[in-house]
Amino acid sequence: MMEDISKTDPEVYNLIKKELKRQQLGLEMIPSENNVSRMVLQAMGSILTNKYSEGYPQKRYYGGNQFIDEIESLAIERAKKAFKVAHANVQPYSGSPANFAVYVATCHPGDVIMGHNLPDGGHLTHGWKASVTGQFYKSVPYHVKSDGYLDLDEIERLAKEHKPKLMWVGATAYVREFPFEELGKIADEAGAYLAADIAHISGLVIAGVHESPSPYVHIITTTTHKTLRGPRGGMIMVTQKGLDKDPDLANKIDRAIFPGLQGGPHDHTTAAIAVALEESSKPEFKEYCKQIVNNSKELAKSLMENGIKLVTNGTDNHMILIDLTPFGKGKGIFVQEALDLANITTNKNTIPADPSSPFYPSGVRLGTPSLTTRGMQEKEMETIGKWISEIIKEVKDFELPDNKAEIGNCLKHFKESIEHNKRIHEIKNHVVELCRKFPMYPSFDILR
Ligand code: DSN
Repeated sequence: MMEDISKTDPEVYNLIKKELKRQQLGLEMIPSENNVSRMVLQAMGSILTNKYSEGYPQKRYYGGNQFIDEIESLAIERAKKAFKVAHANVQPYSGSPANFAVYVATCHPGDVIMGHNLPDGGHLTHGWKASVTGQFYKSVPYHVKSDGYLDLDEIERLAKEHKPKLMWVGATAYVREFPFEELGKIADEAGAYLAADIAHISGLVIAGVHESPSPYVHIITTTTHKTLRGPRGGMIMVTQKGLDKDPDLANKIDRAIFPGLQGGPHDHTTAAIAVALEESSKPEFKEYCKQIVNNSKELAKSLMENGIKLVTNGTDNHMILIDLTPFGKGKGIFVQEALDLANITTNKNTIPADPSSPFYPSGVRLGTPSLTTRGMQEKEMETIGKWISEIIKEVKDFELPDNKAEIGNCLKHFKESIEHNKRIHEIKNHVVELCRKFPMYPSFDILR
């Protein structure tokens, strides 16, 4: 597949090769990442990247789109079937542009919007102050309770008081089922559009492992590369409930994407989305998603049995949020770095009511989609949970200084101290051994 680039551009080729090795010999536990099939890779690497196709099937601004039209229509039909929705737009370049298109379609600048607060697990594009969605619109964030579950009473109260035009349900760090039905009622009473951002759980929704938002919300957005296991891309869907509220909603969404926000769609990505959606319709995909959640629950159990505190004391989905505050505040960076050293890739993350900051948060987020794609099951999760717990305990005494100017030195000293940590290195060797038993893209042949 990459025979030619290895000769013409060894610099890029060697870096791709190194990254492949990193992925193969490490446990990828960032919950938003996954390993796509060779078929998805082939569609993404195809000649479809050569084409320009502004517009929509049968309504293009350029000639030569007869086959692109068929590809995009196929992706649209597959998305509608998979998510049981009335309308699908498969052109968003990724999740953030998809979400921004929802604002453009439903709101005017300055309108009130409501979303899950970022430090409580919400997404930047649901109205966080650093995102344009928190600057162009009047954002009223809602929160989780001290037990980590969504605070439905607060959401209802805020919706009644502020009458938002648009409400979001969805998150990047929420480990429990989303109460779509309850939020649907709250949004209806407030007269708001309700958009479900199911980027993290879209595969689980297709497989029936998480309730579908389709009957309760007006709009659904998703990325296509997380549990759905497709290429990096995005989709926006309009439900029947959405069309009942606003018969022009599908057109508004389409116009918001093009010409509102984007130019030509990435046709190679569209084809790869179609391929991933076809894969997601198979019984094996349903089994895969069930196993993602079983693995996540087993990993959560193992971590807790080994003395690690989790937000909400468990999980309903593919994700786990470790609360490191029993060891002090702002410990996420130390744990992430130490796990990296053992070839376990995770990300530091805020936890609800985090006593530290988003850049130096007090939690770590983990997920099982990629490990499950490799074929790992409960037995491996139990072991991985023990390793992660041990590593956390190895670094628990490192303190993040209050004085920001001292953080750089502190982290330098930390890295030097753990570089030769015997136990972390032993665990790394076990991780590599485990990864070899569950190969990913075996024999490097995708590089040939
Ligand atoms: N970056 C994604 C995640 O990791 O959840 C959200 O955009």
